[in-house]
Amino acid sequence: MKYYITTPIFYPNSSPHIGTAYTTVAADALARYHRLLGDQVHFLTGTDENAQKIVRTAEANQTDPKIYVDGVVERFKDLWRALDISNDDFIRTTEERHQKVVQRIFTKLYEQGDIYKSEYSGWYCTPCETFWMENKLVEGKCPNPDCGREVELLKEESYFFRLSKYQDALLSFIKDHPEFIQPISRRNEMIRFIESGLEDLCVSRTTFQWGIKVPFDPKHVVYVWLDALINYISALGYPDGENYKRYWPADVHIMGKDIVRFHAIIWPIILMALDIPLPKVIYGHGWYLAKDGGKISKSRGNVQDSFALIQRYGSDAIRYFLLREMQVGTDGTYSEDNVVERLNSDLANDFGNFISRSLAMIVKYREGMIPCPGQDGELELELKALSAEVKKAVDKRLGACDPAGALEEIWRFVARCNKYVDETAPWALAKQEDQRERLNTVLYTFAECIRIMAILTAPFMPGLPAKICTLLGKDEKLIQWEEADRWGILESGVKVQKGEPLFPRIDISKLLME
Ligand code: ME8
Repeated sequence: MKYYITTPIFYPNSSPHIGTAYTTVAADALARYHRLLGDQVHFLTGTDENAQKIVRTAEANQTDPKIYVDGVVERFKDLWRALDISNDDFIRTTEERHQKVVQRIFTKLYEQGDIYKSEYSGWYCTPCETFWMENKLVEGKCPNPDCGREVELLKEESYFFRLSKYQDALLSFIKDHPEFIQPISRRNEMIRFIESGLEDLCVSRTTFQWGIKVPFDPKHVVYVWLDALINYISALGYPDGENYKRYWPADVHIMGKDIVRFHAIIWPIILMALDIPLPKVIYGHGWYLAKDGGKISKSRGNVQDSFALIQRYGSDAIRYFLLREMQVGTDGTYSEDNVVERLNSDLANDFGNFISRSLAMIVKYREGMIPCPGQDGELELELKALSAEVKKAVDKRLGACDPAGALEEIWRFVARCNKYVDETAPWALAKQEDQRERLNTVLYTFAECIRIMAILTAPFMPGLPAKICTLLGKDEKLIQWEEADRWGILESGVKVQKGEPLFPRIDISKLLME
């Protein structure tokens, strides 16, 4: 099966931060999971460069917009590398491959009468790159609850896109496809919004020149949202590219809740007007908030250097934190204390400790050789049943774009494995000559539990499989998703190593003194 997943394309008006990173890490976990399932995956991310705010920021930095974005785009690519993001493509909207598709689509929509020329008179919020009618403003400012900033009065000749014409078609599509907008709270929000009536959308600007020119009227540049959304097909080589034929429609567009409106309304209507199939799922997740409850964003000045964080805790730990902490349909709180707490409890204590403890026992009692197991007892049967249950639940959660839920399930298995160590007490078995076979069974089961943990966590923490496979004396072929609920895969006689702890405990008080 094919699986096409995208993140939003980010504005390179400032460097990415840990909040921005959430979406990309979540998309990466889903892409990696689908690769493990054997799907043909295409994972796209990129940057949205033709915005007015880019011009403003470049001016403030006394530089040319293109020079400015070229610099920031490198920071995005660096961060994605540091976080082990496995995207197959990275699109920049200043690239020719994108610009020519936007121009082609704009012309087609104009020629078929879905875009028409008129005059825009109203308000514009540059931080949100959004047009607002006067009656929507809140005390004369941007009505977006996360923004509330000054808006500017615009009165200019503009092209408009007939959103209103497609309102009923969109509403019936959404009602007929309950899975289209997820989670359900976002879907309800969108239905209410559309039912309140769609106005035609202003889709060109004349007061600045940075952007994609309307080919038949070059004093206009294409409105940044119309331009940006098209990236999802321009990157595939629409209309004739092989990738377009292979991967469209997208299986999931994942994004923050702030921009679901654009993806659930403008984007499907563009596609309907072009007679192109609609994406299967638009998934809007919550935000990472700082401890004071405000959204993490550059303009609020609460952004920490993501590279320093990754260096301090490691990419896997940061990825784990981001994916685990934000529950479906809600916001998550980010703070460094929370990162350390999760790292110490979930990764060092529960996960890492099971692996070190159990490998140490195989080394101590069997000189590092995975022994040949005897008959399963009740405890082993229980673990086996649990692994099947957990794998099924993880498949379900990931199918619903819920990495936090999937990790919660996996940690049920991790907790059970830790309990199994205490219940079987291998140190006591080792003292009894007649328990030799029982000890072999327990130690073998430990090794199998480690193998299963390595498979289940592979989509989330891609640095782990290689490390764990080395500890188990195997190569990465051991990581086979369909074997996460099969037992008896490891051969006895293979030599394991105790190795260094995968996640050393962090002492926060020492860290603060550094
Ligand atoms: O909106 N918590 O770009 P943008 C979680 N260019 N996610 C966050 C976040 C936070 N604190 N801060 C940012 C744009 N994000 C447009 C998109 S797509 C055709 C065009 C993530 O740079 C989240 O995914 O403002 C949010 O939707 C996105 O960054 C906004 O990125």
